[in-house]
Amino acid sequence: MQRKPVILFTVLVLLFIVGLSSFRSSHNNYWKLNVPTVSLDNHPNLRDPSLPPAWQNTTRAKAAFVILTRNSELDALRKTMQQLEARFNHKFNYPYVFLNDEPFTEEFKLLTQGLTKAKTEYGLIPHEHWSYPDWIDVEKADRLRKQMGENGVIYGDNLSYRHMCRFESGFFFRHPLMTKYDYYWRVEPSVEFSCDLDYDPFLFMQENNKKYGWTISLLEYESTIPTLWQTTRAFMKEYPELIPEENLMKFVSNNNGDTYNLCHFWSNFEIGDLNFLRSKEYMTYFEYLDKAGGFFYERWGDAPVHSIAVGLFLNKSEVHFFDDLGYRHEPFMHCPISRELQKKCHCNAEDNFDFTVYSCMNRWIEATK
Ligand SMILES: Nc1nc2c(ncn2[C@@H]2O[C@H](COP(=O)(O)OP(=O)(O)OP(=O)(O)O)[C@@H](O)[C@H]2O)c(=O)[nH]1
Ligand SMILES: *[C@@H]1O[C@H](CO)[C@@H](O)[C@H](O)[C@H]1NC(C)=O
Ligand SMILES: *[C@@H]1O[C@H](CO)[C@@H](O)[C@H](O)[C@H]1NC(C)=O
Ligand SMILES: *[C@@H]1O[C@H](CO)[C@@H](O)[C@H](O)[C@H]1NC(C)=O
Ligand SMILES: [Mg+2]
Repeated sequence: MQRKPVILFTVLVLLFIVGLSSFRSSHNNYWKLNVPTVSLDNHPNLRDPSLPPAWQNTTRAKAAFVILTRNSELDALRKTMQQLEARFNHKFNYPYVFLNDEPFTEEFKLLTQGLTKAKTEYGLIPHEHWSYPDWIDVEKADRLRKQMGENGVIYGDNLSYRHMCRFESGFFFRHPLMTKYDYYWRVEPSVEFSCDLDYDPFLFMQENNKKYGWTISLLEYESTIPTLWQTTRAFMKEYPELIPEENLMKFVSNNNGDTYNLCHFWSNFEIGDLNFLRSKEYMTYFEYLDKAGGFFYERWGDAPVHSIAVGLFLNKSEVHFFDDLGYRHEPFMHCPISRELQKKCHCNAEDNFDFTVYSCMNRWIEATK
């Protein structure tokens, strides 16, 4: 009779030890991460609390959120906008530009306007920016697309996805509603923002001569871009004068440009300089790729296209890793690891994508050290 409590006690002790050691090991993993040493000195999101908050300064950049979306994504987008407003924009009030290949409905306009005090603008994409250019062999494109679908490539047999990737690669920054802006922040329906951003990232970009900002980097599916790198190499050979000596080639290639290592910044989030995309360098590159036809004959994504352009044309001081931004686009998320930054967040840093095998964080560290 006396033994039962003893057994119960032993079991409880064992459970406690097992629980404690698994807690410790996950905690240990967390500290074992090869954490990049993002300096917290003068970190813009850790402003001296005795100073007035940054948004009280009324200086703003010429900047906007740009959201390519369909009417059917309204509810997913409202959830995203609510978080973006709560975490950042109710303080800074940057305008929104919504773009669509079909006219936005009145309901879409009403229910997005209702979520912000900032200006909202709604644009229709010109037909030439969302259709086959005349040099594309449509039958060949149809045939290759079907084949890619049969091979099980994600979005392999999807034409609208290709128009979307081409539009995001070469046209959104030239839309008439965008011409008055210098900087953009790309947003998609369903993404989540989990940290307070208490400074102006656009002014940060402008004042620090940053041209491209990102928060998640990863490896591309090779089957979507079989000839993208050989086309890029042909471009570099034809236009050597457009490639600066100091660039970020090391981020996209492990062998000095011989082959592409598939690393790219995940372009569903970007904060960038529109004038970089409108530059002679970028436009020449985009048009070269567009003529080669890979947006339709293959399935070139805007993420590898933007990222390779960043690798060719920008140097490490012009590209910014927004470590402080908690961000999720399924199935991956980024969450800052430093405790000080985490105090502004609700994400769990242990779920970070950054040091998993598909991430290119280590490559970024290598390329920028
Ligand atoms: N207007 C419009 N927007 C589109 C279309 N296809 C995609 N988009 C938008 O383009 C962006 C990227 O499309 P997604 O379907 O999210 O593509 P993805 O992020 O590669 O894939 P997911 O993993 O499915 O999110 C999103 O903001 C979409 O709302 C389209 O046919 N018309
Ligand atoms: C407001 O911000 C601008 C841009 O960063 C800066 O030049 C200016 O000095 C700031 N004004 C004040 C009063 O801090
Ligand atoms: C094409 O891809 C989009 C996502 O960009 C998706 O919403 C749509 O359902 C797909 N269409 C087809 C026919 O698979
Ligand atoms: C990066 O490029 C900018 C603009 O061309 C230049 O001012 C800067 O000195 C370069 N920095 C490095 C580290 O090469
Ligand atoms: Mg998406």
